[in-house]
Amino acid sequence: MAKYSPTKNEKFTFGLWTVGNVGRDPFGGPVRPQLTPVQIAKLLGSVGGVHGINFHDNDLVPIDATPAEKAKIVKDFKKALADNGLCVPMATTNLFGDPIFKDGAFTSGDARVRAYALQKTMAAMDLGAEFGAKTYVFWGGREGAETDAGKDPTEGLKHFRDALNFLCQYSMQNNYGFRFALEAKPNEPRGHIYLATTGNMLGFIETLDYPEMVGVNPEVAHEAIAGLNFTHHVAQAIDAGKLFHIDLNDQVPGRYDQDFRFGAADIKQAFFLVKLLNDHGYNGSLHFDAHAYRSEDYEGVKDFARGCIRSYMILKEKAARWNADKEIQALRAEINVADAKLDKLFSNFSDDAVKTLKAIKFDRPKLGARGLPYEKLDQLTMELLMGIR
Ligand code: GCO
Ligand code: MN
Ligand code: MN
Repeated sequence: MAKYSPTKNEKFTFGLWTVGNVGRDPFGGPVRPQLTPVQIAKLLGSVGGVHGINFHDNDLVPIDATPAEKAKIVKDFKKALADNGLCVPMATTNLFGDPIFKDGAFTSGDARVRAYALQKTMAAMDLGAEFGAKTYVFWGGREGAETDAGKDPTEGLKHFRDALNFLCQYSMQNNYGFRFALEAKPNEPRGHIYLATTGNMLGFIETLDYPEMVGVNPEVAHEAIAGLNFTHHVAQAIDAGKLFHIDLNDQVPGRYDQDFRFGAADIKQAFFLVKLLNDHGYNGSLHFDAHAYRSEDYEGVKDFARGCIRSYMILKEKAARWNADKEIQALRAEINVADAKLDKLFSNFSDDAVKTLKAIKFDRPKLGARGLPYEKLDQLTMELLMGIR
């Protein structure tokens, strides 16, 4: 393990709901006993290399807890965090579990449900702020529809926008310093969830009153469920300066929502993701939003948590090796032909640039006939990943 131990640059986090997942699925009940938040903190402390632990309001405080019960839970959990060297970088609201949210929270057609969702989120933000969280995630699991017969989807967007605008102001009013991270998912638990991909979220953010406060929380499995290239979505978020948080796990496309251990399903895509994050100096939380297989007891859950961390660190080392590999870099250079003069023409529009560009004689057949060594490059990448390079 020592060789692949996290450095202070890797802020690995887990959720109370992920390591505390009891293995319930639509076909069977729990296979592991429910741990208390204090027990989960202890478990994560014993894993090693874990930076923090995130929660939904009701992972920590039951929805119907009395103020006295809440105070005790908060006190005990703060002590458990300190005892195990953990912090809470991110908090979020459970806006999907209670039956009141069965047809949406912020996008519900019922104004009373929308108002309750706001009230619940303000309380959850208070709780997150009390633990020092600086990132606040919005995952709208129930914000969607099975049929569009009931609601105009543009109304849902308006309601969601109003809620976020209100909550941005609430954060500012209280000096919480939250950055909001919107998490897209195409489906599950709803048949269709609004704003289905990270790209949708990026477009939507620009329509908000405080876009600078709002970014995204992309999740590997969610773009994979949609059959999309996750790394490209993360790249767009990086390009827009909006990668505020990331949920790492794995998923076989076309299957149920699997939440596998990071790297468990598609090691190549995980490699390009880790490489992208490191090439661009991402230094936010690396949150494993994944569950241990249902076959596991809590020793297995620790194996799962260590596996997530270890795979990330191994892929990080592979990415550095890939970047330093002379043969690989030579092939990259062959594919990507640089020409400072031409690039300058693109970046500065002017009459001259147009004239120059129009006058250039390109050898189209020659450029078209040029072989690009992707086969070789990809095979070298595979050999590096397979451990013989
Ligand atoms: C899912 C989501 C959730 C969210 C969580 C934090 O598929 O259920 O990924 O795990 O990430 O609610 O907002
Ligand atoms: Mn998910
Ligand atoms: Mn998630």
